[in-house]
Amino acid sequence: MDHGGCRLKVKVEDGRITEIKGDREGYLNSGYSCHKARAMAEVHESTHRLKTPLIRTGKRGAGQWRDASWQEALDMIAFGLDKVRKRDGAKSVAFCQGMPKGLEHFALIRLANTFGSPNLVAVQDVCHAPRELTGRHICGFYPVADVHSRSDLIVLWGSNSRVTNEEGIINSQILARIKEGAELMVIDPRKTSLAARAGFHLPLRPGTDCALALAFLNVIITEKLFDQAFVANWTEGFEALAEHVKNFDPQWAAGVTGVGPGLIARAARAYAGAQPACMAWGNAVEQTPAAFDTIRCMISLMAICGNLDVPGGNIRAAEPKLLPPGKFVRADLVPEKRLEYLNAFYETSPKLMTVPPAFFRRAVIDETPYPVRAAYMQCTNPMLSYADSRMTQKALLKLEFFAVSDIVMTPTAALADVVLPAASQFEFDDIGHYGLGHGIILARPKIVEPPGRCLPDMAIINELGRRLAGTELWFDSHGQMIEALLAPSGHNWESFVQQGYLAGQKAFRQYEKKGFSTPSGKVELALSINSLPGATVLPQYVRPEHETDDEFPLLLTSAKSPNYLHSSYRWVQSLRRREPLPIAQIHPDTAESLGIEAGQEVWIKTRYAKILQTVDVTENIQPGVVCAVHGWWFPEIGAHRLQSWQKSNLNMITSADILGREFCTPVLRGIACSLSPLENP
Ligand SMILES: Nc1nc2c(c(=O)[nH]1)N[C@H]1C(S)=C(S)[C@@H](COP(=O)(O)OP(=O)(O)OC[C@H]3O[C@@H](n4cnc5c(=O)[nH]c(N)nc54)[C@H](O)[C@@H]3O)O[C@H]1N2
Ligand SMILES: Nc1nc2c(c(=O)[nH]1)N[C@H]1C(S)=C(S)[C@@H](COP(=O)(O)OP(=O)(O)OC[C@H]3O[C@@H](n4cnc5c(=O)[nH]c(N)nc54)[C@H](O)[C@@H]3O)O[C@H]1N2
Ligand SMILES: [Mo]
Repeated sequence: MDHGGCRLKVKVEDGRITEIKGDREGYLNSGYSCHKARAMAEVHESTHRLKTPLIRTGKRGAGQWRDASWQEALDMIAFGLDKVRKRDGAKSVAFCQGMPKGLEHFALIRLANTFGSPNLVAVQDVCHAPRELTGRHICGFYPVADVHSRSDLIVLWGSNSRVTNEEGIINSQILARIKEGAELMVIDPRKTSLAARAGFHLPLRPGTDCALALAFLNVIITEKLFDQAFVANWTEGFEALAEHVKNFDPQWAAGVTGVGPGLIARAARAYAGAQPACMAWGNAVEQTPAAFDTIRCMISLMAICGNLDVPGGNIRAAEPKLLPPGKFVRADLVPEKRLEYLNAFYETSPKLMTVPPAFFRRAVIDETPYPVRAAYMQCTNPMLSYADSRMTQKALLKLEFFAVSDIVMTPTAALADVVLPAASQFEFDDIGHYGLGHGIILARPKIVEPPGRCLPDMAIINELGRRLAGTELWFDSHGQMIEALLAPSGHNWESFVQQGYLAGQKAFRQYEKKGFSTPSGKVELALSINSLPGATVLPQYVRPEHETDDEFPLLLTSAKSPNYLHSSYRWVQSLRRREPLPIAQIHPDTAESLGIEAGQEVWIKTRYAKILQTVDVTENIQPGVVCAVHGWWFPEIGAHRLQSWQKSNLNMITSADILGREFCTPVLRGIACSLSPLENP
């Protein structure tokens, strides 16, 4: 479910879920399950669930609806999208997806392609695309941590896998490697529970990861701790990099990151000395305009230390034999996509095939470079998840036609013309982790009937596809879609479910046969051909545009909550009891200097706006840092009310003004801010 890959045992009695627990035989989780998983029975039965299609009766966003049949709602959506296509062209219709859950993500891309629109909008600007695509630019693949083999050292760089089970890496695997003797290094401004048991914890200032990575390169190259044979045979631009990183010694990096120079040097030596070592990286290294340079420094570290594509290092995962994503989504139907999608105007990385939210909203608001006038959204709540919520509100209100599929009424759905009730996980057959790049896919069989008249997104999209693109490009049922995808593996749905997962055939050091799929055939420590407009040949450290000052002396960042998924589940009672309020963590020194006490509601103010969250005072965070929670809204107030999504929503105080060139990433980590107590609570 969700982002994870935990195998669960679910007990069903009279069509109701009565018990959920982790399955000890789970390939990735070995018995583990999280709070969210164990609350899924409540999600199934919640009174908050949408149960029937809704059509707006009042003004946009007024919260007035009438029930509709599926037939009427789908016809209305098909009519609304087709009207814009006929008048302004297919590219004026956007299809928007949030964090992918399963196949619905690929089904939506297929819908966009068969409809003829190149504009599939996704949250990949801040999630996964920066690491995956930087990997493909620098070493020709997405180097994922091989936590299934023995490692001497595991580096968790801005990734809190204990809570997030990030990247399809279920934390149980990391714990198993630690038990076998792997050392742990955690790079995080907070002392997370994993940092507390790590041999190395580098508590850096948010947003300074690139400086730290450059200093690691400095130490390893100056002290000649690198793998000389690999560097000689398989890297491009080593001499230039070596000369370049002389500027970035630990003393310099200490001034930027706040981590002592001695600790930086020792940590770099430990990484170089561990054979093998793997690096698991999280959102923190990519939620910054400096994502490309930060991540290519990290890949350069993997490469020069001989950790690329070796067991226990960072590998090119072999995928099971399935219908490849490009075929499944029918990419062939929009051959001109690269010239026509919104990214073309901005010259982002040519490998980025989804449209970043900032470009989508500009196209709606300013009609740059051409107008987008209609949108279909699923599995996403942009009013909470996109940087700059007021820009999102402005864009959504300006759309001529707008439909949303969700499992509950959200602040985003509240602004739509038509809202569709989606079935939730456990309520339909699905495949997890397809296209994730980790070499494994998971069966997610249906366990209970969806409530009311809910339908799975795949079935909804199939119906829209048949209406908008013709029956010959679509399927008779969503089950057929799944069979088509599995066919090359030799499995059908039934046998796949029996097995539970499919993994690719493991292979290491694949470059020895074929080289690296980069322009030079080697790992590009320096870019051999500059295929990225705006990128420099070598990674640079660029100071953030808005640094801290007297007015905004603190640095704001965020971390995911163990009880929620982004903006989801605030309406699930057992989870809300565990975490009733939006909490921002600060250090006792910060609290004392500002006269703030634990449990107090405070204004968190940035150059853009201010919000309220409640303070938790803890030694487990660096002084001067505020770690707020993202995704907070108050379903109990009513999704359409401003108070519900403005009061504590972190993205009210982030901005989409400053964006990375390659992936269009805004600054989400390391934003200058101030704190002040709420005077009259
Ligand atoms: N400031 C800040 N912003 C961030 C982040 C951050 O760290 N800081 N993190 C970013 C990241 S990594 C991501 S991935 C994005 C996430 O961005 P989103 O995916 O937009 O965020 P969610 O809140 O998970 O929204 C998912 C929505 O899908 C609904 N839903 C759940 N199941 C289904 C289903 O089966 N079908 C349908 N149709 N709907 C369903 C939920 O009710 C919810 O409203 O946010 C990003 N935004
Ligand atoms: N429970 C739960 N699990 C989730 C999600 C969820 O919302 N809830 N979301 C899922 C999704 S879509 C994603 S992409 C993953 C994200 O998974 P992670 O990448 O692990 O996500 P975060 O918790 O946002 O960030 C990880 C760590 O980065 C630290 N950090 C903050 N700023 C910085 C910085 O500037 N530099 C460094 N080095 N560290 C910093 C935070 O303190 C935090 O401990 O999680 C997935 N799993
Ligand atoms: Mo994400």
